[in-house]
Amino acid sequence: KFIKNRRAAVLAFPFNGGQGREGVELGGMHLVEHGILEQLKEMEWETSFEPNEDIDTFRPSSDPDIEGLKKPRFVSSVTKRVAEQVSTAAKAGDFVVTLGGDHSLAMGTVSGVFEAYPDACLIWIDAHADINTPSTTDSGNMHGCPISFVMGIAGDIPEFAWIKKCLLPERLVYIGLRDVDPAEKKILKDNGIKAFSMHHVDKYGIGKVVEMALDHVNPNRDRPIHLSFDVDALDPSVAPSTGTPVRGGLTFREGHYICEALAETGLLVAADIMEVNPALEDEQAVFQTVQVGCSLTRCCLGETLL
Ligand code: 6HN
Ligand code: MN
Ligand code: MN
Ligand code: MN
Repeated sequence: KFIKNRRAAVLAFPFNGGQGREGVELGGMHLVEHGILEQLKEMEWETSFEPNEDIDTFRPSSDPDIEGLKKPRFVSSVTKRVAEQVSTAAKAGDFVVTLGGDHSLAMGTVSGVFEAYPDACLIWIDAHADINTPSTTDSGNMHGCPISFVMGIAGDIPEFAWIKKCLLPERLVYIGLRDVDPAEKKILKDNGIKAFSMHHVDKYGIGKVVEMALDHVNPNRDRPIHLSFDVDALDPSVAPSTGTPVRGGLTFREGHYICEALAETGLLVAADIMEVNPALEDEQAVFQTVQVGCSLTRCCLGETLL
């Protein structure tokens, strides 16, 4: 309904400034080298690609911590660029695929998608809740904070003044959580945010969980959907090459089922594939993680729908 021309805008952001491990900036290009663009074309998506190879020119010469946040100016200027590219593509009616890079990039993808589709909802697939505020984060890594910024609960920081409060708590749902910081649990509770942890996936099965998630954020099945998929939601046996792996995650099929079920709604307008880090683990592990990143992307664009 929202995507009319079967056109996909693939945006890669070779960015690692939201966390401390080198290599995650290579994730997107690895998916491209693995053939994701050709694969989408084969599925008859008209595909454009923006590699954003100049992202390092956004790095400020000096970037001291702000309220404990690391590399705040670098994160802010890059995610502002992300928001501009995402909203431009989304407003043109393209399906937006954003390849990370670390998950702080979602400050930009969510801002961009909600700029184009203010009534959208956000489905966040992750081991982590990524909703720390400057006052709750222990690590200071901004990939653990993107949601607090787009939800407007991060407090006023001039460097991030460009970010609009665009996400209502009731328009967000999580699936896959299993490593949520105590202060994040309080934020989820205080804001009434719906979350399906791995416990719920075990209890109800992934089919029921996705249905309940959609019933919560999209009861009439009429809102555009933004999917933000952190590959660490998958079990480390499925996606080993990622910076913050947590055991007990989604199986290969559960991860793909989510993407398929969202594609099936016909409401999916944007998908982020984040936190693939080809510098971690051995060659076989990297291949497996990159391959799963590509197949999740294809499922979001309807590959497995009959
Ligand atoms: N991710 N909650 C931890 C933190 O540092 O705030 C982990 C965040 C992980 C973020 O995987 O996108
Ligand atoms: Mn995560
Ligand atoms: Mn933790
Ligand atoms: Mn994440």
